Amino acid sequence: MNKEEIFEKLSSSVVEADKEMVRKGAHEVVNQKIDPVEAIEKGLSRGMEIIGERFSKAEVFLRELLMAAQTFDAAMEILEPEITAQKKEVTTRGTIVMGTAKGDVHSIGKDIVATLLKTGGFDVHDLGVDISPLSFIEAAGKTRADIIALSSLMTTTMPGQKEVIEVLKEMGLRNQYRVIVGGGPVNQQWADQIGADGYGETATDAVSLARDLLADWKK
Ligand code: B12
Repeated sequence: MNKEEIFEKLSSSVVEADKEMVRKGAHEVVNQKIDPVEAIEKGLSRGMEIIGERFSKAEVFLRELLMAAQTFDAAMEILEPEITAQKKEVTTRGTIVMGTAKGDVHSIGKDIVATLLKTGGFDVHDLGVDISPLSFIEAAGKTRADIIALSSLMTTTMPGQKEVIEVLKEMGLRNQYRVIVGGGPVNQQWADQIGADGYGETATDAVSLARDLLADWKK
């Protein structure tokens, strides 16, 4: 099976919620030494997009979304140790506090971003899902974070990202942190509108964004 066929297999396994098939696909990624991040982005995530589209057209229901998410996680159990094993950086590039915005329980994308940031040499404090602005800010203070990274998967929880920036301003702390945003409905325009320091479309983008921001800042 070539790379494209493996990605297709991963994608359709997520859509069909076939854990056995997804595990086989993930093992093929490992055995053939394919980049696990590429397999996530072009295989597993593609499957999630398809199931998400079907959900929005009411062709499938919440149960199917949940099963697809569990299938995605089954593959991540195999791929994540591969990503972590490739960790090359030893020195810490900076500290990042991250989580999913208030009211939002989507964790898969945030978890991938956290894993890649760790692999990229950052000290990451993952607060989890449904995190209030004050909890982000408190954690950033305690850990002396450089960056606050906010994930939102729903249009209804994007205002939670804006609120973090507003509360930072009210507390006179806006200049102490770089704030980056991401997640399905988020884009550069939104990031500019709320005054975030950066937006990343994928987990790979999140790493280069964090590196560039800190490199500029620490000059
Ligand atoms: C899986 C899923 C679920 C699972 C989540 C399981 C889990 N543990 O995460 C479950 C079943 C629990 C779920 C629940 C719900 N969901 Co849902 N879900 C999805 C689905 C299908 C996939 C999301 C996903 O994991 N994608 C794969 C990952 C890898 O991609 P990602 O999250 O986008 O992350 C990547 C990038 O965005 C980026 N990134 C992510 N975060 C960050 C942060 C930073 C800083 C940066 C730089 C980058 C970055 O990097 C990641 C990797 O490349 C989406 C559809 C979609 N297209 O997004 C709907 C979707 C997000 N869900 C939706 C809805 C409506 C719901 C529910 C309200 C349904 C309900 N009626 O109860 C609930 C929400 C409950 C809540 N309060 O949060 C809607 C949201 C619509 C909207 N308002 O905007 C969507 C868009 C489906 C749809 N088309 O209608 N869901």
